[in-house]
Amino acid sequence: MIAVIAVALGACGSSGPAARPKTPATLQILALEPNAQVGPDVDVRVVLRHAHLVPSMQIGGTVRPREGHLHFSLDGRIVAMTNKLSEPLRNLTPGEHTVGVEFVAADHLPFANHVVAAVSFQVT
Ligand SMILES: [Cu+2]
Repeated sequence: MIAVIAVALGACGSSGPAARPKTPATLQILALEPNAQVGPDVDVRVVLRHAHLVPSMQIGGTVRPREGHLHFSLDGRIVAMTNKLSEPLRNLTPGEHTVGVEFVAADHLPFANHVVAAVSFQVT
């Protein structure tokens, strides 16, 4: 039971079990200049290359290096798992925020080479 919980937590954490596949994917955040000043509503858009987005599946399923989905985080907290290339963030509080995006395998766990992008911006 403890092992099951550990794997479930790993789904949204930074480290998965050993022997994860590598991916050729690259990730880039668009539409948010670093340190940009924006309003409370932000649409985060990303470009994913060398891989494509597929629906997520149960942990333990077959993973393929070029298939996965995106985990969006806001200030270090996961706020969305999606197979779309954009995510709306609404009603952000004023101040500095950091958006992170990770391309993870279809089973929610990171690839051996973590594919991440992040940008910080100011909400005024
Ligand atoms: Cu996921």
